[in-house]
Amino acid sequence: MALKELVILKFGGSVITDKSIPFHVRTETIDQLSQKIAVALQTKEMALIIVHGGGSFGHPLAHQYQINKGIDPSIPNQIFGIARTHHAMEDLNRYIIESLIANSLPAMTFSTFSSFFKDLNSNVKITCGPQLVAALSHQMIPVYYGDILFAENGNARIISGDEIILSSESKGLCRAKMD
Ligand code: IP8
Repeated sequence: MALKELVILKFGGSVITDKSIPFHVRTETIDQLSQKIAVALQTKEMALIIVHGGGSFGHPLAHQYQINKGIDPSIPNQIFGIARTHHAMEDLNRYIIESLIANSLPAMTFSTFSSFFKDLNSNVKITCGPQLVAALSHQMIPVYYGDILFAENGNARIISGDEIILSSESKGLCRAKMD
């Protein structure tokens, strides 16, 4: 399946939220980004993936429940904290999708939690299924976000937006399936 140039765009967490105020979303900034993307897509053909960070949604909870330490029964309510962190990221993602859709952009959330895992050396692996390839070939805009995930050994990990983008494994896999 031949695809146009693939562009992966990151919405940084400190751009789309105010990191000094928990759960504070910058809706106007998100709208400006959506508008600029809509204009760009009118003039340039590309396959676009958006990845956004956690900002003041994912980070405070990940910090509160010390998710960077992996699952540790001595940390109070940590398993519930993993669910809360994921839920907060879903909340933030909702603002992004609402704004892109309001600007007539065919954006669709692709679950980071279900699509990625980390091996025992914390290398990021992606399940690059037919959904992603089909969505891109129909000019849809898949949206991923930094999230929590499980590693091969079942431990909890955080995956950042940058890790999603920089994972050479994911790029290689997706490109191979799109050619
Ligand atoms: O803001 C982190 O993503 P980032 C996601 O791209 C969580 O580092 C859950 C803190």
